[in-house]
Amino acid sequence: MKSLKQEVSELIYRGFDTNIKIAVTGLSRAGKTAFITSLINQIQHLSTHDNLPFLVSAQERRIIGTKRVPQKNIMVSRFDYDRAMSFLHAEQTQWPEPTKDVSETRLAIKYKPVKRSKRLLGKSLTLYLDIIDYPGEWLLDLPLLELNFRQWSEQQVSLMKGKRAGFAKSWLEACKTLDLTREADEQQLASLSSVYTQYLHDCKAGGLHWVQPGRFVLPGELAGAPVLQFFPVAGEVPQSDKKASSRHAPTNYDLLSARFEEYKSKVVQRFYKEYFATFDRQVVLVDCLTPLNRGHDSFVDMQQALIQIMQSFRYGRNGILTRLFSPKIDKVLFCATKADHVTPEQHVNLVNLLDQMIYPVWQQVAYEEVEMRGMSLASIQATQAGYIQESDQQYPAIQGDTLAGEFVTLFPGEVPAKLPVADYWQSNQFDFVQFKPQQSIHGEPLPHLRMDSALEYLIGDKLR
Ligand SMILES: Nc1nc2c(ncn2[C@@H]2O[C@H](COP(=O)(O)OP(=O)(O)OP(=O)(O)O)[C@@H](O)[C@H]2O)c(=O)[nH]1
Ligand SMILES: [Mg+2]
Repeated sequence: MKSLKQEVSELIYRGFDTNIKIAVTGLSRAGKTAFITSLINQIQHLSTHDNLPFLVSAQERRIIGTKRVPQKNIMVSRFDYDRAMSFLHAEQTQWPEPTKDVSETRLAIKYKPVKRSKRLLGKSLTLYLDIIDYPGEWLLDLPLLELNFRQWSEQQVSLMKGKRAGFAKSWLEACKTLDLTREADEQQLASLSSVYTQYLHDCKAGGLHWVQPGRFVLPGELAGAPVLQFFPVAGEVPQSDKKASSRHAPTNYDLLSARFEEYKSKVVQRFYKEYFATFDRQVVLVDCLTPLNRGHDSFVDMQQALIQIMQSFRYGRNGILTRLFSPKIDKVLFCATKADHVTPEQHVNLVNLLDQMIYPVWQQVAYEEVEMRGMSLASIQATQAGYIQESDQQYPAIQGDTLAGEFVTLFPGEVPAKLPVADYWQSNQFDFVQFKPQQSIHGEPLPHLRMDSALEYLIGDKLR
């Protein structure tokens, strides 16, 4: 009788939401690794420390215990939490290394439910949390699905203006040697692809993040694969003659176009089907401060990239995403990261700035019933906030060790509350200095700003 009761209870239990997949993304260097490292660390200390006061279940002392458990998808790299922590525990602390691919980790949180329906199932339940780290650049490829090779080429080449024109020079020059109508020369296409990929890398190094195809700059396991060996065609495009091309061997143009189509189906669609469609909630991390440091072009470009990224959360009834992949993300959290780089009274401006950058798309997404929120946070707080006293005046300041190891106290500048216009940079200088993380103590949670509010938004309802 007891085992029957147990079985029934397990059956009902399985029907309950006990598993949640949270994906974390952002353009490179946005702070993904730091965020996930802190998230794991904060959760690990949840039942023993008061490190997350705004996580309601923790505040109500309903968290019984937490642990890291083996991840479900064994085909994906494990998020290397221990390595990241080893950098933060070292005497000479360092930030964790850059990462290039998808990785995953799983946590179990045992808690006392408050919901009546859940309480019927037992005094304690476990929420399994799958956390996935993937490059935001991969989301920049979504619009490709609705373009053919010719349209995509025109679009990419027309973007090569201003700063980009300078970066694209070598590639445009190299393309002059390519005859699109001749029999395909794989060697030549591979070498021109690598010049094109270098152009994309140069854009990124120059602070321009809106690059396509996004996988070219972060290829992960596809590095060197022919599916990443194509590029847009500049100038005159040969008219396609289907009869002729079925009689002859494929031309350079045919091969480029075929690879573009393969890339769409085998790389872009596969990512959306196998990963994206399985996510329940999404965190998008945005570093607003580096583009402010770099100036107008970099700032506008980041906004463009963000708008592109947001297209992935616009499902609509007839949208391409819904038709192809049935995504199920119901909440998206946008975070302006590294908030400890600026003084606390600037945090409101940081959130306003983020909100305004994504506002045009935000409105449509809200209409489509995906809940969204923007906030500022520091995953791993590296500075202390305080005041500088000058004669009888007090000024806000932050204090910490710079990456070069120099201890400084400074006011890094005001974050604009509105989207800055082009000449804004002439009268405003930003100098957001980078800081070293403080040495982390074994057994103590990492210092943070608002990781608890982020977690309450992401999993609070699942811990009720
Ligand atoms: N002060 C401060 N700096 C941070 C914080 N989070 C990230 N950073 C800085 O931003 C850099 C990039 O952070 P990562 O977490 O490695 O960013 P990522 O998005 O994983 O980068 P990739 O793996 O290269 O795509 C770090 O090396 C730090 O310098 C934070 O909370 N506070
Ligand atoms: Mg990383």
